[in-house]
Amino acid sequence: PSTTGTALKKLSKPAEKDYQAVYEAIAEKLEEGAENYDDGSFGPVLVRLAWHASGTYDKETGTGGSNGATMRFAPESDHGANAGLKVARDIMESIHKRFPWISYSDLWTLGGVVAIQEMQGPTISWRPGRSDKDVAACSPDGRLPDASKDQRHLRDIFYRMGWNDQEIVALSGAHALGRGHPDRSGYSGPWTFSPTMFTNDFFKLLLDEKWQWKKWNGPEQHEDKKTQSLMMLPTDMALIKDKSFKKWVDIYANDQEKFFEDFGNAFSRLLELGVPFEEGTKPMRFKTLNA
Ligand code: ZEM
Repeated sequence: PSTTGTALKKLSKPAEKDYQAVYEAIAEKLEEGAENYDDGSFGPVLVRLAWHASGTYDKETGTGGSNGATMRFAPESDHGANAGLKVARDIMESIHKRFPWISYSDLWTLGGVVAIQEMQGPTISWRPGRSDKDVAACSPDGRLPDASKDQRHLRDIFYRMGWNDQEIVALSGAHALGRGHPDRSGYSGPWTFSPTMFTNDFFKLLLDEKWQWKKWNGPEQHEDKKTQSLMMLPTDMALIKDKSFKKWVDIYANDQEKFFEDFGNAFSRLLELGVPFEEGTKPMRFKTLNA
């Protein structure tokens, strides 16, 4: 009889409160040991992990996407676009040790939700139900965007996932967070002056600053003329070169609330691309640590 309890516990489906507990464990890790890491938070790199796990989706074949967490394996972990994401996967591994019942696919996407919310971003609806796949399901290289390219490339990549121009711009606002690392992508520097706070500053700075080519030996990137401490990728600059994109940059720069709403919806959907949820799986909305 003493084993019955254990068996029941293993068989019972995790409830929202169980995922809230995982949420909190991740939230507590964001700044733990990050005193000397970047800008003091692992939040941005966790957002990038959730995005790169999801952004491999191809709507024609239904392949790729967050379901599977195939970036655990080479060759996907070694794709150039994923350079540096081991930092994020290792943090997630330490969480998985405490909550072994959650799939890596659910965990990595939940990590993106935690990071956005704890860095003062919008509440992101999230549903569980992803399952991990093995190495054979790895995504082919080249599905994630290449920062050295232009608006045509952005559309090729994002239309393949099923996005429209407005959503491409909204999702790009995540570049309020984090920075380029010369030893990862080759690019260098943050996009904003508050890289651990989710804001619409990416759009404001894109419009308000004078951007010039950075003179250096690294890949072609822009820097702000005034402080020469901020950066824009060629693909970021494409958002104000292209009329249909710029329209949304203007809107989001002037309306933080609208940006939060559109980003929140798009990010939530990004994490669900290609995921076969069980019918009736309800979206969860998590409380932040100091709510
Ligand atoms: Zn990013 N991104 N991204 N991105 N990204 C970087 C960093 C971060 C592109 C890209 O090439 C790069 C989206 C879209 C696009 C984040 C989130 C999201 C870096 C720097 C590059 C080069 C990596 C490094 O050196 O560490 C391109 C071309 C995109 C096409 C539009 C979308 C969509 C995102 C989420 C919704 C985040 C949070 C970072 C910062 C990571 C960090 O470690 O600081």
